[in-house]
Amino acid sequence: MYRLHYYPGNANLAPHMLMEEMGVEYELVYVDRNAGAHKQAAYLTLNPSGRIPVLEDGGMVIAETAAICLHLADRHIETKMAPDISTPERAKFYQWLMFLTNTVQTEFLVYYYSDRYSTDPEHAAAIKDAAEARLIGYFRIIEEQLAKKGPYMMGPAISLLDFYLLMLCRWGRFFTQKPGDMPNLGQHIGNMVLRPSVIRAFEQEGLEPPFA
Ligand SMILES: N[C@@H](CCC(=O)N[C@@H](CS)C(=O)NCC(=O)O)C(=O)O
Repeated sequence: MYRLHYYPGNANLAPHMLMEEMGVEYELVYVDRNAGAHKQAAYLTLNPSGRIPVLEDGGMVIAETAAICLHLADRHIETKMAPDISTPERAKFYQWLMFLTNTVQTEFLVYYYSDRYSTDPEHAAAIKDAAEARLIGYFRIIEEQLAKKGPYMMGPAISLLDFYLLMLCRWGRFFTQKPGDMPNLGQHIGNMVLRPSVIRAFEQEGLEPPFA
């Protein structure tokens, strides 16, 4: 059985929703972030970067949220959470997954941990504001994609990208211009939060509205 190490609302939310959607058996393992458990030896043995989440799959330990999601999609190929390998759709899927994890998610680190990006604590607020402005720009790019090719990130078929996107939209729920206020993103979020898998994952993590 899979074991997903999580903290409510953290990057574990994407693989968590995905496992619910796929109907696979898993166990949630709470990481006590408030006690710094993710920076202590037991967790660092699993993920030396001290970041959440980690997935255990039998004897294998996988870190990095996008890698975890891809691994799950590969292991349960019949659930069609990624387009077939070697197709043009798969190439575009990789492009969007990298954009979500490498550009959008990384920028959220700057937004949420702005104090880590300067040695001068007085810079933190400006760093956060600049990150928010860039993030709003990235969500506009996704909004355009949904307008052209929606309703899902890959067009007519849902994929793991849509769960990843929902997690990222939720992280932006306190922006001056929320992703959910953009028409196509708002519709996407509205549809996603009605899925039983998403409802269950949010409940299990104790996440309450606003969802995005
Ligand atoms: N690239 C990593 C980033 C994971 C990450 O930054 N997780 C955050 C929670 S959302 C975390 O562990 N933060 C704790 C810290 O940096 O101290 C991934 O995609 O898994």
